[in-house]
Amino acid sequence: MKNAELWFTEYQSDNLSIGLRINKTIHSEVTEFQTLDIMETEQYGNLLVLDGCVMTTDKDEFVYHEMISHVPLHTHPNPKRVLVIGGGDGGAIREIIKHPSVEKAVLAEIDGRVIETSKEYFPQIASGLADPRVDVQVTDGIQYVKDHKGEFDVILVDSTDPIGPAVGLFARDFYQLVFEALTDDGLFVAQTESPFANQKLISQVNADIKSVFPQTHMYLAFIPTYPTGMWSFTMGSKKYNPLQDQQPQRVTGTKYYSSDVHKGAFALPPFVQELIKG
Ligand code: AAT
Repeated sequence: MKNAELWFTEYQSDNLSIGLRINKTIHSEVTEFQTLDIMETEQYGNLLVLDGCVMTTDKDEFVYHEMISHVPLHTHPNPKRVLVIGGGDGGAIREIIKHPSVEKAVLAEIDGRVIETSKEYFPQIASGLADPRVDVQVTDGIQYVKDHKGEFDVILVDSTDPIGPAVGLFARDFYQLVFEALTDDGLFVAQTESPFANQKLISQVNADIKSVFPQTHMYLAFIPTYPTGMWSFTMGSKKYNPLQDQQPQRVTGTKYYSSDVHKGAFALPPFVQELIKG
C-alpha cells in the first residue's frame, strides 16, 4: 500500500497552498543561499523545492521552460548570444540551444548547488548544460549584467520568487542594467508570477519595465504546480514586437510552444489587462 501520509505543502500565501503526495525525500540541504529539497512525487515525478517553493517538476517543467525561452527567441530574428539569470536547473538553457542561430548561451546562477543537484536528480532538464556553446557562471545575476554591457541579444530572468537572493531581480534598477547588457535591438523576458496571487507585484514590475524599455508585453502560460496555475511572463524589448515580428517556428518537438500558442499567449483576459494598464 502507498504511504498516504507523506505530503509536501507549499504555503503560497496566507490563504493558499498546493499539496503533492510524495513517495520519498531524495535530497535535502541548506546551501549558502537557501534550503534545497528534492522529492519524488506521485503525480509529477521529481520535484525541486527552494525555500519551501516549487521550482520545477519532471512532468510540467516543459511548459515553463518552453514558454520562457521560445517566445523571446521567436521574437528576435537572429538571436546569437543569450543570457539566463537564475535557472540553475538548466531547463531554459536546454530549450535555448535548440535554436540554430545561438552561438553562446550563458547561465548566471547564484547557487552552484542548484546546478549540481539538478545534474544529478533532473538529468533530462539539465542535459543542455554540457553543450559546448554553454558557459555556466556561478555568480549573482545582478553583478553579471553590470559587468557585461551591450553583449546579449536576449536575456531571460528565470528567477525564484522575490524573496532571498532574488529580491533585487524584481527591481527597476535591475531592469535598467538588463537594458544596458542588451545589444541595440535586444529584448528580455522575466517570469513575473501569478495574476491571481501576485497582483501588486505584476503591476509594479510592469510599470518598472515600461519605464525602462520602449515596448513591454505580457504573456501567460498554464503551469499546474505554480501558485494558481496561471503564470505570467513579461517582455521588455528595444525594437522587436512579439506579434508583428514573430518568426516562423524554428524548433521541433515542443510540447507546449507552437506558433499559435505564441500568438494566443499575448491575449490577456480583461482582469489581467487591468493590472497592467497604468
Ligand atoms: N527553471 C525554473 C526554476 C527556477 S529556479 C530560479 C533560480 O534563480 C534558483 O536556482 C536561484 O538560486 C536563482 N537565483 C535567485 N536569485 C539569483 C540571483 N540574484 N542571481 C542569479 N540567480 C539567482 C525558477 C522558478 C520560478 C518559481 C515560481 N514560483
